[in-house]
Amino acid sequence: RPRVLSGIQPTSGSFHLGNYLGAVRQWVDLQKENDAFYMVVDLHAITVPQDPATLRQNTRISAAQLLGAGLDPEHCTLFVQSHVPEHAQLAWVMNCLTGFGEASRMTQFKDKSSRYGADSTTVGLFTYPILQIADILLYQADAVPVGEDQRQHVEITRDLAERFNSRYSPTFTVPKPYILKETAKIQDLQDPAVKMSKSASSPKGLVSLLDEPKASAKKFRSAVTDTGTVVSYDEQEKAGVSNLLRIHSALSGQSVEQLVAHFEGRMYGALKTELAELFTEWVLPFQERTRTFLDDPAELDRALAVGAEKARAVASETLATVYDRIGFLPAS
Ligand code: AQP
Repeated sequence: RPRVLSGIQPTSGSFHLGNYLGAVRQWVDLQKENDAFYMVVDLHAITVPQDPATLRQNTRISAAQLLGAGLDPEHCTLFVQSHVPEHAQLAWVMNCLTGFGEASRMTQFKDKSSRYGADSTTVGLFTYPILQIADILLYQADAVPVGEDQRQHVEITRDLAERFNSRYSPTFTVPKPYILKETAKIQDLQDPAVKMSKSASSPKGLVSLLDEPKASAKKFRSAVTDTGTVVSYDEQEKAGVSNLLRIHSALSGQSVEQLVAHFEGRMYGALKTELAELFTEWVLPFQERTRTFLDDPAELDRALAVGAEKARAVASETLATVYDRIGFLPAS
């Protein structure tokens, strides 16, 4: 069975709608037909400052949301990145194979470092994509289900896999990004020119899955659109409406064309109200399931320990091969 791998940061507790539609929903679908590895990437989270107690709690909340969204530990390997030390170990090797200029071209780092300023930008944030390379290659993943913002990181992973394979000998599977066009980039509800993001969106532009559903419904109803009135799909001229149509389509299962026909003769308000209701209908049972998993942290931790053990079995084998290929003396 093809292998898939992906991860999500536990940086602010609640996932947002972009995380869910861009990535997590695909994870749930892919676990059925693939050998799937999914993780909460706490090592990535500390590239920016984290309060220890909050990080620990947010890691559990993240795992609970993944289960609440429909991941099933019987059908996938769900674990916490720091439970598998091979991630940090392979990252070092990859650091030594990546050019400084090559790493400097990563647009996410450029965006974030310009937002934080040089003094608050860590070396960890700079090497974040290299850790991600290690995450993916350790599991010999064929496909990486992510949002559009991660495409460049999967591309550099491919480059590094090929570099290692040609410098030493075929060792790594060269992974492909798995990005669904329709939900690859969910936009900020207040600024449809930019992606919905935990760290960059205004509170009104960001739909957090664990927020009070009434508050999120209000955000949909006050989403920024344009001065027109006809509900139609046009990413350039009607970025806000097009974003709402894509979200509606993902949640309702109707195509954008069907929705445009459905809203014919009605104005933007009708689309916003219907979307608010649709979201509420989906999010209430999601929150309920997530709460159930959070109510039993001991069981949650046990499930994550089982996942870590399964992950380590694969990761340690890859790392041992890599150490051998690069010429490290065996420990015994
Ligand atoms: N707006 C989005 N549309 C589609 N997919 C998205 N993803 C993130 N934003 C969108 C995808 O979600 C997965 C997890 O990403 P992450 O761990 O990088 O999550 P994050 O850091 O919480 O994402 P943000 O909001 O983008 O945070 P900032 O801006 O702080 O880094 C990934 O597959 C990602 O593509």
